[in-house]
Amino acid sequence: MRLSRFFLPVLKETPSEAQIASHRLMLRAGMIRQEAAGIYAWLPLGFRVLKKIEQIVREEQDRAGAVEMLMPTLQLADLWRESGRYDGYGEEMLRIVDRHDREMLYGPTNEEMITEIFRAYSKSYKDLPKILYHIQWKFRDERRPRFGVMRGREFLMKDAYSFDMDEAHARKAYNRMFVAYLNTFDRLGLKAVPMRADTGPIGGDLSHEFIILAETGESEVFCDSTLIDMGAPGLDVDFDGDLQPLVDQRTALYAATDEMHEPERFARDVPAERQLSARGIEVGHIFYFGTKYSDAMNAKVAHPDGQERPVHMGSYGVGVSRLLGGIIEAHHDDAGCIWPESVAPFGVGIINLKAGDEEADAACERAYSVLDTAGKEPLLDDTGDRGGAKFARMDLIGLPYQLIIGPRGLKDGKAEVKIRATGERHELSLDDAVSRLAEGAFS
Ligand code: 5CA
Repeated sequence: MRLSRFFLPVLKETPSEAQIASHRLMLRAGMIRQEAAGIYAWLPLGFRVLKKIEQIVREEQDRAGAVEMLMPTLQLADLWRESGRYDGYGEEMLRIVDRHDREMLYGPTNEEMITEIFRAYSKSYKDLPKILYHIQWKFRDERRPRFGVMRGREFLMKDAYSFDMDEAHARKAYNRMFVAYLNTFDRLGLKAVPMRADTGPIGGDLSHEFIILAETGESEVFCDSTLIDMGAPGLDVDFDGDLQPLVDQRTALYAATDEMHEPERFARDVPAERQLSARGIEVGHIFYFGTKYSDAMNAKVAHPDGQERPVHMGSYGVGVSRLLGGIIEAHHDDAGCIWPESVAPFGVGIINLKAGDEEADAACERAYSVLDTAGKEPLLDDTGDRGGAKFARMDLIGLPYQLIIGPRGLKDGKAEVKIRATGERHELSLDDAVSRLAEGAFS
């Protein structure tokens, strides 16, 4: 992509309404624009990151055996009357009436709809187990939308739903999602800790929130600090094998959100030097709620003994749009974002220090073409702006690598590579710089 063609409305001033770094940087770097309280347009730069996050979430859902589909954003109120949640959900639900006076709502979550779909087709234990998911916009009329995409009203969620014969099987689905989440957040450059959590309006008795630590997080959390640096299970994990030991390894250590916190147990079970109380951002939440919805909505399957019984269900959410904020909170400095390579909107930023100079232009075009062919998704700053402005903008948008090309260096056949995360600079021959970037030698 050439910057002259792209749409990157960066702001010079820090927007006063933004209280936390991620919100500030997303506005300044031209990633989002607020259209109404808690409702954002995704500008091209933000949209590219959103799509990358979505794709990693998708790949790890697929790897764990979940199957993708897409449900609509609008739902019938009657469906929610069946489960008994229509009235209880309260003011967070955006209620809509269509031209035929039918009551509808903009979905805040999809337990009812997926249960309705499942019961229409699946009648036997032979149809089980199943995990279905979609990545779709949700609406919750939050009382206090704030911190940009962190607590929006319209937000993108991955929500998966599992169907099993009984609790023992349902726990296997729960474990699959538990392990998939650890790998997902690891690929996104995050250290997410599973913590015992309250189930709120979703219901059920087994639930974990996946929390990344951040001073600006909305949740107060307590955990054994060993959990923070416990690595992810890895992408070669056998999802058809026994995942319980991987789950036990983590759930054996103390980790709880505010609502589930037991101060005496924390003090007793966790050695003092490992007692961590901190703030965190909830990036995922998983629930096992048994037959709460299948009972109410009559979603039954015949068991081998011929008896029909309600299916055991769980639901598993990831805050896809919230993750942008979470990743920035974890990776930024005073100059701007520092994207992990896995989600960076572009792989390399090429800065042409003198657009219009024949030699500089030609060198940049060559570099662009090689990096583009190598799949590095280069962004070429071919604008006529001053060098200082170009450096600041490139730092702000936080691409992992910068390739700086100007007439002065080119006299000796040289260019500079800057690693955004460390600020390290390497002066190299232009060919070397380009081929090393193309090979990923700086990763
Ligand atoms: N049906 C279940 C699981 S699929 C559910 O709705 N769970 S949830 O309420 O915990 O939401 C799942 C995830 O969506 C949360 O962990 C959080 O990361 C994200 N999320 C929830 N509310 C918001 C919001 N207002 N803005 C941005 N992300 C949100």
